[in-house]
Amino acid sequence: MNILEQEFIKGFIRMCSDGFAQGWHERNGGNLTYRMKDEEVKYVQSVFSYHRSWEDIGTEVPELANEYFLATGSGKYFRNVELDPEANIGIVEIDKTGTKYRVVWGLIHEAVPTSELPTHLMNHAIKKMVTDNQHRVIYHCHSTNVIALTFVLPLKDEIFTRELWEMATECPVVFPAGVGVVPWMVPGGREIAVATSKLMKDYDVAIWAHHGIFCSGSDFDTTFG
Ligand code: 2HA
Ligand code: ZN
Repeated sequence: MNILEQEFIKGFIRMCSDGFAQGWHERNGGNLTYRMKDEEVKYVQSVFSYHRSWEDIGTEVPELANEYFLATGSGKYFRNVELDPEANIGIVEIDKTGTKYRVVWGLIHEAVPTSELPTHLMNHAIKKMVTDNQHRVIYHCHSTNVIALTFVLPLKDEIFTRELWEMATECPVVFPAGVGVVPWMVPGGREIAVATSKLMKDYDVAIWAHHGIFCSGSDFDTTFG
């Protein structure tokens, strides 16, 4: 079994490359996580190693206890994911309390998962619940034009929703629930995670003012789309 040949890993890596090609991942900008299916965990578990220590997530996600996530690494560049997956992405296991994680594959040389892990996991937790276990992908990118809009428009859900719906006829079909807007907040912690996951109850898209977008979806294609 070659873990890099698995469909979920190939789809994850392709999405990183596609995002970079859009110009949405300058330097180490952006991050991606995927909630693995039980059968995927079972299939690749033979290559996991359990020597790394449990670390604090920085928030609580009891809904995700004992789940496994594929995640981009903190400080890692999307450009490099396809060139060296094991150095730039990894699989983390959540403990039985939903407060700690440990790296079980990849993220070699003691690398750690994305600094936005609290937001990713709190979004996964709420989406797992409200989509009846369907959503598995959370994606954060620095989508240039949307960031520019946050310097121009009032930072309100209904204003961004209307402007984006008006930009292209397909938009109301693709995100009929609209989009939410998080005002400027310090990234990388629990506070912004709580604010974002609140919006994810109602929306699949949360815009971070002057920063980027968070998206949720059932698979890589839908989320990226
Ligand atoms: O550097 O995008 O929000 C990764 C990020 C932090
Ligand atoms: Zn960011």
